[in-house]
Amino acid sequence: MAKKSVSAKSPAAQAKGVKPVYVLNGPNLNLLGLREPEIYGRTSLADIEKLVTAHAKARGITALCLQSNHEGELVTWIQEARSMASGVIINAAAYSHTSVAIHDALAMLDIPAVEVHISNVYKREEFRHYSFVSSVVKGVICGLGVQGYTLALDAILADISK
Ligand code: CA2
Repeated sequence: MAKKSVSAKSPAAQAKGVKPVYVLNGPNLNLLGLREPEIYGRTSLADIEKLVTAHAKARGITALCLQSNHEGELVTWIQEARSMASGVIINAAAYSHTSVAIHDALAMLDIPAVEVHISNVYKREEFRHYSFVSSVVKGVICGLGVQGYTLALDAILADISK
């Protein structure tokens, strides 16, 4: 089941007409905090969404947080972001390492997108070392835990403020 949460739009963002930043999380990330805390920490996805939402609000922008276990749903949201978002933060989770469909959808964006991984995928199994996402986003943040999401938001804001 897809999960959606939206922070209130600040007057500043409304005045500037700034579109939300989409924060897309992929398969199994809805279970964060429940297993493998040595890799992913103890923070839940709801905690991450609260963190990013508050970070966005403090900067006068809105975060639209979405999670899905389904590749096609993530593709649909990336397509939607083309007209509805000012940037995209994406942790495609396992689909990062498998999905040509997500690669193709991201390649069609003309807004900044940043890939986030909570863990350092390069310290892990070799199958996690290649990402179909990395070549079609502005930048990649991995291994910095949940802070990666707020760093990604700041990178998008810096880019759209240019
Ligand atoms: O480090 C990341 O953020 C990952 O994108 C997480 C994915 C993994 O497939 C990528 O290689 C790296 C896995 C998410 C699984 O989420 C869990 C949730 C609860 C307990 C364990 C894993």
